[in-house]
Amino acid sequence: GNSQMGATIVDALDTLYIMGLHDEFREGQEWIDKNLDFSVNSEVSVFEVNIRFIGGLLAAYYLSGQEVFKIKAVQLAGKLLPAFNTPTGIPWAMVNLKSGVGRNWGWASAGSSILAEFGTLHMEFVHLSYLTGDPVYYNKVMHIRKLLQKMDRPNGLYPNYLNPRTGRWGQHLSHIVSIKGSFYEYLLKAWLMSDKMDTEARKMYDDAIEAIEKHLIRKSNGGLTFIGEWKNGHLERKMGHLTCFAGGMFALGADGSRDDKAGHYLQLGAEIAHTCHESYDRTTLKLGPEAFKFDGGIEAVAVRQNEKYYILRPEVIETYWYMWRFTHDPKYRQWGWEATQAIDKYCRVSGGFSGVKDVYSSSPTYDDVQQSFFLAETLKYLYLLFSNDDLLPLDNWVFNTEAHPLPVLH
Ligand code: DMJ
Repeated sequence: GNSQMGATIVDALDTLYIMGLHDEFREGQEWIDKNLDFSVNSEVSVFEVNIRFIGGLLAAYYLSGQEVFKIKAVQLAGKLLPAFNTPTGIPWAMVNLKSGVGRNWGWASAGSSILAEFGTLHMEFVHLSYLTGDPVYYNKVMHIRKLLQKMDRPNGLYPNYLNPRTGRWGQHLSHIVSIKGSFYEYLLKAWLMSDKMDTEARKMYDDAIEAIEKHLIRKSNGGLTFIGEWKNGHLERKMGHLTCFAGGMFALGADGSRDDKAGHYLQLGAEIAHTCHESYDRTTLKLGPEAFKFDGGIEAVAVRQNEKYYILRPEVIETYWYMWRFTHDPKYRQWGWEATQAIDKYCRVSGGFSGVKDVYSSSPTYDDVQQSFFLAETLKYLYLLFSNDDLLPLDNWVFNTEAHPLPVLH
């Protein structure tokens, strides 16, 4: 949006709490109490506000018990609700917080809504209904699920775009880059968060993952397992940094998988972690590019100049952490430490940390941006990677796609 909404403060709160930085946490709380105001004439992304703000506020509430976070989360959620006023109930991608007017991006298949965006609201909205006793939030996301269940899925894959006016898919192109991927992630996490009672979500996850494995996952000539992108009827042998989260997702979903394929999914998670580590290791800075190819002799390396940047993204470290929790193989801590050192060496600047424009250049230039997910996710996952398993045990907590922990609803 175009207003000062303190995204970094809100997104980083639970990280401060988890790290025991209580003075800084209190400062953040004070700022939120006094300054965080949602009656601004600003058009925001429903998805981004949900995962960063509502997720961040809910996690801060659950960890600290401070009412102000719950109150702000509910106020903000109320401002997002008008986005659901479409002919189908599939929300617009953007909403003006003041007027409640919603719209979609022109580039998204002729004004469609994006699956990963409207499919990544479930966890937070279920918690909002749980905390308020008001079913409105739950009903909105269950309506989306029911609608998706009824639709046809080419090859078992969900296309990326859905027109909220007609209820029809946009272009039939399906791939699991992370923004698309967080829909699958949220199916698995809906099941985990419900204490494994939401078996409908688990079934949808299992079906989707089988289709993804069949159609999108391949091995390179050099033996690296990668998740490609389906485009214009063929599989592009390219994987995005965003997609590297899937290694952790496969590991997290291993237990409870269909036909008792737990070992298989844990192995798949390990292979994706390995591939993503290779994408880091094959650069000059030991930081991963935004996207990397597997073509002929090219193995896990970015080819295009505009895919060589690293913007402090968390997905690879996220996967190291999940793999560490499930296997305790020390290589994941070693790989996490390599990334930590590289971030410290190449991304640290006087005012914080910055993204770099080319991970293959020995004299990198900065993009001069510290994304809010660096504090919300990258540093949190690193901290957890080097902490004991009893800090936020996965039996009791489920992390939203922005790394905000929400409790399992027993
Ligand atoms: C974050 O906002 C979330 O992790 C989201 O799921 C994907 N993009 C960024 C981090 O790369």
